[in-house]
Amino acid sequence: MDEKTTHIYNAILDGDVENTEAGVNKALESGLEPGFILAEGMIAAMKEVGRRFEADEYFVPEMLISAMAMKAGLTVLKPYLVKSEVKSMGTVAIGTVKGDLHDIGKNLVGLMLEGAGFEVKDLGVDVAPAQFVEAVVAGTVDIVALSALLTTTMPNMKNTIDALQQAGVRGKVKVMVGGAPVTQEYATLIGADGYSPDASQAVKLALTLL
Ligand code: B1M
Repeated sequence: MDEKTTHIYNAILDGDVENTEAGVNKALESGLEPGFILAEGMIAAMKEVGRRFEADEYFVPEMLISAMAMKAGLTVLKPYLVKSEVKSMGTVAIGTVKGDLHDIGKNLVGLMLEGAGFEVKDLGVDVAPAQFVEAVVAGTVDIVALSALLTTTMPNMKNTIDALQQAGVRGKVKVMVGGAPVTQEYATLIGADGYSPDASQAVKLALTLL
């Protein structure tokens, strides 16, 4: 990590919105790659937040303010990550599954998909299986993208796939899954069409699925 990404890393750990935004702006001005800033400064900080939470050094309020700083930094970085293609590659309905409120990773995946030319319908967080079904029935969705960050909410990925099946629309769409606790084995087990460990590989996966 260099001086600029260290600045961003520390600002996110401190939950300091202004310093995170300033740090990202400075890093961009100095010519650092947006992907590098994201990985080394920002995602690394969120990993450390998770470690501190597990070690009882941080509690929910600290996690929350770090998440707010992360989101503020992402807003600054967004235009540099998204270099929109002209033609639409397909439509993705993305959401964090029922019971789960984590949205940073899901937003990042949505952002990268948009940048690659996909039309992204963001259903938000705590999305019930029926809401995914509704989105598929209502529109021209090609891919349903499910995110989960909690081991306790991962089963709602399977529940969503089952709901698509029961509604008779499973064959119309591809389902991709991801999120920190999700694995390829789990994706295979629940009958998803694909799994991706991170946002940039999610784009490659989406392109492959279509
Ligand atoms: Co929570 N939380 N949290 N949290 N939180 C984790 C996930 C946890 C691992 C922390 C820990 O213990 N180390 C732990 C889960 C443990 C488990 O399930 N085994 C945990 C817990 C326990 C909880 C609560 C239960 C805490 C409590 O209340 N006691 C609670 C649950 C609330 C709920 O959802 N119902 C909770 C709450 C919160 C906050 C609200 C405070 C906040 C979220 C704010 C927000 O998102 N707006 C929060 C945060 C910030 C975290 C950590 C620290 C960071 C998550 C994050 O944003 N990472 C997290 C620890 C960690 O992950 N190390 C933790 C950065 C982000 C870029 O990465 O989301 O992994 P990530 O996304 C990646 C990949 O996973 C992948 O691509 C992304 C980019 O590369 N990806 C996909 C994600 N979705 C994808 C979809 C795809 C493909 C790839 O295709 C569709």
